[in-house]
Amino acid sequence: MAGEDPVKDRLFAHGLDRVDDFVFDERVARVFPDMLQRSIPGYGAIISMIGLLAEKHAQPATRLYDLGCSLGAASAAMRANLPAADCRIVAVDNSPAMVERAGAQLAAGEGAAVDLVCADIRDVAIVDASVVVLNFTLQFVPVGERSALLRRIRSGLRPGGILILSEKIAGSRPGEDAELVDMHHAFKAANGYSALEISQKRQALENVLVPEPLAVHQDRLAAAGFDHSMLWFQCFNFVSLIAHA
Ligand code: GEK
Repeated sequence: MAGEDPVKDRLFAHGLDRVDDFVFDERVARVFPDMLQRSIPGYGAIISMIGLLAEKHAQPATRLYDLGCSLGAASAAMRANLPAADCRIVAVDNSPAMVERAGAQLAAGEGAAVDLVCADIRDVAIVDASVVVLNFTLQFVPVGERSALLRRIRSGLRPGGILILSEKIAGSRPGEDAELVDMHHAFKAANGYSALEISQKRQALENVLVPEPLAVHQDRLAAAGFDHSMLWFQCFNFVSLIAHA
């Protein structure tokens, strides 16, 4: 909650008899800022750049969507940078624990109104949007449902609008995946995660977070009707794209 000290992520520090599928519950929400910072290379930079991209692309009297908002970091960055106060930010997550904490964090800031919605992003209408953010969320949507979601986002975007799509990706050539995963694990180890923590977390995410190669994302964006997409960030197996409506 606002004002709380960041809590260190020790969720996988002890040997578990059984590693269950990863869920975004209260235990995860409590340690989430530390978990993201130490697990996603460039997370802080991506959030700051989402603020700058919103500043550049937000159109007057439109909506900005933060889909899979977790604690609302991208919403807060967009709100801090928005030139026009007549925009609304719609922040959506289907984890009640995340939404509750996001509400407390966003209550502290000023600027454009933020509608915080606890819902599945597959059920949320996207209308009158100038900026849509999927910051490491699509990877949790079943692969077979990703195209439909992107098509709905594309139809909800105004001309000139953008989608910011950040994802953990899979390698595209033999051996590339192992190299990327290796570097990501080295990043986590350098941030203080033990080999046990890294391997148990990997196991927990196995059936939950499904990464795809970069080209698959680019092709899907094109097929969903985006005019063009541009890779603007990559560090190991973490990327972010801007797709133009
Ligand atoms: C950030 N964007 O800090 N509907 C709604 N929410 C979902 C769904 C779904 N179908 N599937 C997953 N989520 C954030 C970080 S975290 C990334 C995003 C990570 C939510 C889930 O509850 C979680 O809060 C978020 O997507 C993914 O910029 O944990 O690697």
